[in-house]
Amino acid sequence: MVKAKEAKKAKTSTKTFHNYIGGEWTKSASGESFENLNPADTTDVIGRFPASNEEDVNRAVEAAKNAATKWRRTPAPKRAEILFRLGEILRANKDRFTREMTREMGKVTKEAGGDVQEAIDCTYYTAGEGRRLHGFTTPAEMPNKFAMCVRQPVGICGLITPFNFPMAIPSWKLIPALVCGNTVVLKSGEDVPLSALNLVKSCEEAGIPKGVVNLVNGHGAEVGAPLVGHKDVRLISFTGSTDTGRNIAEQCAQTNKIVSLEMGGKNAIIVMDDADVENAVEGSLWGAFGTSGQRCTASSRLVVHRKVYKKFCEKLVERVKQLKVGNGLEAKTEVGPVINQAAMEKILGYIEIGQKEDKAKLACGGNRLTRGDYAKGYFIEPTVFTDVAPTMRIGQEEIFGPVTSVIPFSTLDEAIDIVNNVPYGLSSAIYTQDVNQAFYAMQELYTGICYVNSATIGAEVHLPFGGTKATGNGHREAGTQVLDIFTEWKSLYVDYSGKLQRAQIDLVEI
Ligand code: UN1
Repeated sequence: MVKAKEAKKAKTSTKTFHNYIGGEWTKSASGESFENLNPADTTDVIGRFPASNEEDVNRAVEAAKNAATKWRRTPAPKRAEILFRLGEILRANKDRFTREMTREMGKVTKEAGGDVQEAIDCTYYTAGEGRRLHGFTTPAEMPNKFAMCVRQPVGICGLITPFNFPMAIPSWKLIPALVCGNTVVLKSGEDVPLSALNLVKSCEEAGIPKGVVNLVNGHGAEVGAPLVGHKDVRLISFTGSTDTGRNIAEQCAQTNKIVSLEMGGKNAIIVMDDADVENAVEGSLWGAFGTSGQRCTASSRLVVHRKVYKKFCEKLVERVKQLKVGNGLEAKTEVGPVINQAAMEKILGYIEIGQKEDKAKLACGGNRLTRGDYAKGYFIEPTVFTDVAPTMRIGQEEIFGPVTSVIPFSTLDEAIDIVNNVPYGLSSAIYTQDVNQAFYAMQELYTGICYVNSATIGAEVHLPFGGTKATGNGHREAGTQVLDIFTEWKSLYVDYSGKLQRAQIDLVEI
C-alpha cells in the first residue's frame, strides 16, 4: 500500500517537458507524452516528453518557414555572435548538462562531459565561419566580366539525431545549419530528449530568434517520417542506422531533398607485430568499450598480427575483466549500461550468434548483469571474442554494444583486406612503430577516418567526419566540409562591358 502511494507521488512529481515551436514551449498536439527513463535504473523517471505527431511537425515547419527570410538576411557575422553566446551558455552549464546526459543516456560522466564539450567546441569553431563562409572569385573568359561563387542557405533543414551523442551530434548539425542562415526542425533520439532540450533551451537563452530553431520530440514513425516527407523541408541530415538512412534517402528522392547520412560502422584496429602492445591494449579497451561500444566509431574488430596475438589477447582479456560496469554517475564506473531493452536484446543476440559461429571463442563476458542494482538497468558484461574469422557475422555486422572481435592475421596486406572487406567504412586504426607501414596503411584503408597509434574513436570537430560505403552518402560533417551540406553554391557573373558577350561563342582573339 505504502509502495503504491509512493509510486503515485513519484508519478505526479515527474517533470513534464515540452516541444519548442516558433519560440513557444508547447505540448504535443495530441496531448500524448512518453517517459524518459534512466537506462542504469529504469525506476528513475527523468521526465515526460511530448509524443508528437505530424501536426506538431507541420507547425514546426511552418514556424521555421516564417522565420527563414529574416534569419537568412541577418548578416552571417551577426548570426555567429549569437552562436558565440550559445557557446558561453553551454560552457556555463556544462556540469549540469553532463549529469543530466549521464542520467538519461547512461554513459559515464567523463564521457558525457566530453559530449557536452564537443558541442561547445563545435559551437565556437563553427561560429567562426560567420566571418568566413568563403566563396571564391575566378577570372571570367570574357574581358570586362567578373565571375564569383557564393554560398546561399538551403532553407528549412530537418535534423534527425541518435541517442549515443545526445548533445554533440545535434550540435554538429544545428550549429552549421544556423551559421549558414538556415532554419531548423530538430528531432532527437527518443531515449535522450533532455540533452537536445538543454541545447535548444540554450539557443533560446542566447537570443536566437523565435522560429529559427524548433524542437519536436517523439518517435521516428510519428515525427521523423512526416519531417522527411514534408514538402517545405529542403534538407534532411540524419545520423543513425544504415537501414533507416537508406529508407530516408528513398523518401527524400520523392521531394528532391538534399540528404546527408551518417550511418553504421564496423571499425577495426590493426595491431602490427612491432606495435607497443600495452598501448594497443589500452587503445582497444577505450575504442571497444568506451560509451559501452555504442559509437559509430567503436573499435568492434581488433585485427592482430599472429606474432603478438597470444600476448595481446591475454593482456586484453585481463584488462577487460577488470572493467568496472555500473551506473555512469558513480565515479568508479568505467562502462555504463546500454540504452534500452531492445538494444540489450540485440547485443545479447549477437553474443549468441558469436558463440554459435564456428571457431570463435568467447574469451570473456557474454552475459547480461542482473545481480543487485544491475537488475534495474541494461547492463552487459564487456565481451571479447577471439579467433574470429573476418567473414563471421560478428566480424561483419554492426553490434553497437560492448562486444569486440579479435581476428588474427599474418601480413599487413592481409590485415588491410580484412579491415576493408566489410560493408562499412567509417574509421580504422593501426598500431605500429614503422613509418612505412603506417603510411601504407593510411593510403590503403578505405575509411573516412584513420588513426595511427590511437583507437578508432575520438574525432575532433575541426576535421571532416564521415565514412565510405554503407556508412554514408558522400557527405562529411564537421570541419569546413559541413558547409557544403548546409549551403548551396551560387555562381555569379557580372558583365560590365556594356555590350552582349556570348560565352563560348565570342572568342577573344589573341
Ligand atoms: C558517433 O559515434 O556517431 O569520434 C560519433 C568519436 C566521437 C564522435 C562519435 N567524437 O568517437
